[in-house]
Amino acid sequence: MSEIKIIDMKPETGEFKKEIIEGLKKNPKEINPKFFYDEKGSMLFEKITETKEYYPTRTERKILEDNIGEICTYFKEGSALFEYGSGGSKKTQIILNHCKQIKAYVPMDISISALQYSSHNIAAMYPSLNVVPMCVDYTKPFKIPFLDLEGNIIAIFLGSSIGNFEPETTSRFLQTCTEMLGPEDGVLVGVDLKKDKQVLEKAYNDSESITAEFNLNLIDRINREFRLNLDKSDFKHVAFYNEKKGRIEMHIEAGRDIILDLDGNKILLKKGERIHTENSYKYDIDEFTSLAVKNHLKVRKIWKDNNNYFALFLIGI
Ligand code: AVI
Repeated sequence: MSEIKIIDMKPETGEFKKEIIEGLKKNPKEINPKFFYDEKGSMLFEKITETKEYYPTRTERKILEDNIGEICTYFKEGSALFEYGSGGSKKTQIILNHCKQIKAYVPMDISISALQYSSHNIAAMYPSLNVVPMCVDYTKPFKIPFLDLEGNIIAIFLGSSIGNFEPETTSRFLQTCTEMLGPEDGVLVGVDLKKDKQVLEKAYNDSESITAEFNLNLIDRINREFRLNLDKSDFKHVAFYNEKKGRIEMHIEAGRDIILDLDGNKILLKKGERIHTENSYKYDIDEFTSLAVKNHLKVRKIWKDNNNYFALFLIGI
């Protein structure tokens, strides 16, 4: 297999210690969800997607499988599949297995190691595909590589990862899409829809407590990086649907007063105090449509499951 060269735009990945100290000095305290994904966190996230309560992954996969014939019609002969997020997973393969007119695959991610893994995997499975990985922060404007394509570009942003963006980042991301896309191009975005509060809350409070483990893995990471000995049983996973904001919120709650000594920065966590660790925004079809339109994009097609749990939006200029 020929060696795959990663186009490295050297994105700003942030420093764990510095950002943790800054976030815990804020009121209310917060930790950026990007820090979930160390090796154990990424493994736990995979396990979450297999729990019976976490419906987004399997629902999105079923929508893709059920509609793959129609989705393929949007790829012209000699086109490229771009992927926001490392991917290379089963969902990417559903597209590559069916849409034989795709000649290039461009995975984009902020993490080089995630890219290495996904691009080697895909290159091994599809030897005739031109795999051009890009290490980039795709929430900011960037230049796409010259691929000498005959066809168009369809980008995918799956897994409802867009839901983890704050509203201003979602808008910036959509604006970046507008700037990148030509008239024949499109972006397929996986969007988790607003639904019964119980269904939503169960998905983030699974009965095997894997989501709790995923959230509290941040305590392990803090222990490791700051050489502390915090007892995880002093912390509780909290996840609930904030109806007003239309988002699932995840927090870590202190079970007693705890003083964190972060390289000499002493931070008091009072009993019952919470550290905000993640938002996962849910949208209505109309809400996401008007968000796209506000950012000068058109919704070309929407595919949904029978329960209206999840939607795939194909947007373009
Ligand atoms: C990655 N992302 C779309 C997941 C979500 O549903 O917001 C992360 C997650 N957090 C807890 N469970 C899953």
